[in-house]
Formats: sequence, C-alpha cells, structure tokens
Amino acid sequence: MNKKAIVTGCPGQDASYLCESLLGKGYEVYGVQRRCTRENNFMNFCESNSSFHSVTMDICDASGVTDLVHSIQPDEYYNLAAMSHVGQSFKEPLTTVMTDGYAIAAVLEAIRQHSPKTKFYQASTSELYGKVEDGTILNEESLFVPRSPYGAAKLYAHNMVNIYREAYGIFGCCGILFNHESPRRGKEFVTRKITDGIAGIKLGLKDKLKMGNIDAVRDWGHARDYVEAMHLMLQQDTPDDFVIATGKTATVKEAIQYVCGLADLDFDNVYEINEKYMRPAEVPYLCGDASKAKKVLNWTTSYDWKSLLKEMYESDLETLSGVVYNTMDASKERFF
Ligand code: F7E
Repeated sequence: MNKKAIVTGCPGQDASYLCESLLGKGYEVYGVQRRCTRENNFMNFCESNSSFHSVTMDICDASGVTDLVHSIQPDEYYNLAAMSHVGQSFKEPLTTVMTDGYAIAAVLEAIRQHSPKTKFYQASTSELYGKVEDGTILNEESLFVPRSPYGAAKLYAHNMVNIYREAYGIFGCCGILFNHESPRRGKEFVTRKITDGIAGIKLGLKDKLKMGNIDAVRDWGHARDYVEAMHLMLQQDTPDDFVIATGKTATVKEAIQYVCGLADLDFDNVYEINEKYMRPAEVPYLCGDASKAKKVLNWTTSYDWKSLLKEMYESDLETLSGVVYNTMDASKERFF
C-alpha cells in the first residue's frame, strides 16, 4: 500500500515542491488549498498525476480538518499553510493567530481523536527567535523571543506540537526553517523582489527597487532542499524538532549588490529606501546551525545564497524576456 500524505499550503512554494517530491517517492498525496488562494501553475505537474488529490479547504475550519483526517487516515500530515508574510502579520494580527496558531490546535486535536498514528510536520520558523545579537548562531536550544504577530502565533503552534508529543504521544515534529527561497517564491518576499525587480530594470520594464531595511541579515537556502528535511523528520523512529539552515549569511544590501553584478547594473542607481517597507519591529540578524539535522537526518543543502539568487535571477530574466518579446510581437502586428 502506498503511503498517504496530506499537505496544506498548496499551491505555495514549499507545498508545491513537497508534493512533487512525495509523488516521486510513490505517495498518494492530498494537496489542500483554500478556495481563494492566488492561482499559479506550480501544481500543474502534480495535478496531472493520478496519485494527487486536490482538496479545497480552509485549515481554520476545524470540522473540515477533522473530516479530512478521519476519512483519509494519513500516514503523514505536513502543515505548510500559513499567513507567512512577517510584515503583513502586523496589519492582520487576528488572521495570523487563527491561521498560524488556532488551526494547529485544531489539526492536533483531529489527529489525537481520529488518527493518532498520523505523523505530523509543523512548519516552525527562525522568526521564533526574534531579536538576537549579531553573530549568534541559533540552534534548537536557543531562546525564542518572537518580535512579530507571525512569530508569536508560530511559537504557540510550536509549543502545542511539543505539548501533544509529550502529553499524548503524538508523533509531531517542528522544522525550524530559516529563510528558504526559489524561483517559486512570492514577489512580496525580499529575495524574489530583488531578482524580479532587477531583471525588470535590466529589460527596461521597471525603474527602481523600493526597499525597506537593507541592513537585515538572513540565512537563505533553497526551498527544494528544505522540503526534503521535512520528509526526513517524519521518517525517524522518534519525533523531534530540527533547525534547517545553511549557516551562511548575507545582508539584503549584499543580495542586491550581487544580483546587480549579475545584471551588470550600477547598485547605487537601482534602489531607493521607502519607509513603507520598514517593519514596526525588525528581526535584524538570523543565522542557523543545522548540525543536528545533518547528523541525525543526514540532511544536506546544495545551495548557498549566491547560487540561489543566480538561479532566481536567471529564471526571472527568462520569464520577463518573454514578456518583452511578446509585447514587441504585439506592437509589430499593430504597426504592420
Ligand atoms: O524579509 C527585509 C525585511 O519578507 C527578509 C518568511 O518566509 O522567512 C520569511 O520571513 C528581510 C527582513 O522574509 C524589504 O525587513 C528589506 O528583515 O523576505 P522577507 P522574513 O521576514 O525573514 C521566515 C523564515 C518565515 O518563516 C517567513 O514566513 O528583508 N527587507 N526590504 C524587506 N523584506 C521585504 N519583504 N520587502 C522589502 O522591500
């Protein structure tokens, strides 16, 4: 019998990569998306596979979650759905606590009552750490002091998984994932904003990048590598929490400079600071130590921030070049 997995957060970056990977491993996959989720084509590959089942459901609807868990009896449940934009969580604190906090209590209850053998993965985050001293390398033992509604809601969910593990013996794991990006990343996140923006400037489609705090330091890895860590966590004999990170950092400014280099553009002419993108409270520095995941899960990452940004920039340049080409084509038709 093939293993069955429920994956929430479709058709987002992480869920799309994870569904592809699980289908490749022979799973029967139930990909959950909200009715109104923005459309993209990341799930095309999955939807053409007969082992993929698309489920329309809001993870905040406890009755729907309970029905799904009860009827599928999944071997694994990956909770990747979230209100995931830290800046936006200051504007939508209540939606954030429902989606990133309450919904996790609902699914844990559904598993406890109706499918206690299901192994559960929760998308925890480096935002749990909050404000840390520059140079601090964070691991599973580091203190959690979140600085955003997003971080606070995620900490509640993280604690609940630990409580259900201890109190009821639920196989629940939290992946404390540091920033992970790809060409599928939403354009509202800083790496994709940079690669898409600079590709647009290069092609004359855009004027300037409007940025927030470019001194922020992040540890960026590739989402495709990070979803493999999620799967590995649920293949262990005992549940545990793991940091997933590259251990290498760059500032937002260095990321812009690097992509400007790829595009052969002058850094100083490419961006301007805009208050709109500053956050009420910032997490200035994040760097993770994934030694435990490397040792226990045998997990490795194949990208650093430069190879990641290069792949993203090249993908955006190719996509936007198509836009330019099609526009030229259309104007040619109009002209002749
Ligand atoms: O910002 C700064 C911003 O929005 C990174 C989510 O996936 O990773 C992500 O959270 C840094 C921050 O990601 C702009 O202030 C400057 O310091 O790409 P981001 P994030 O907030 O780190 C964690 C692990 C998650 O769990 C989250 O779900 O870049 N920054 N200027 C900017 N950020 C944005 N978005 N836009 C700017 O213009």
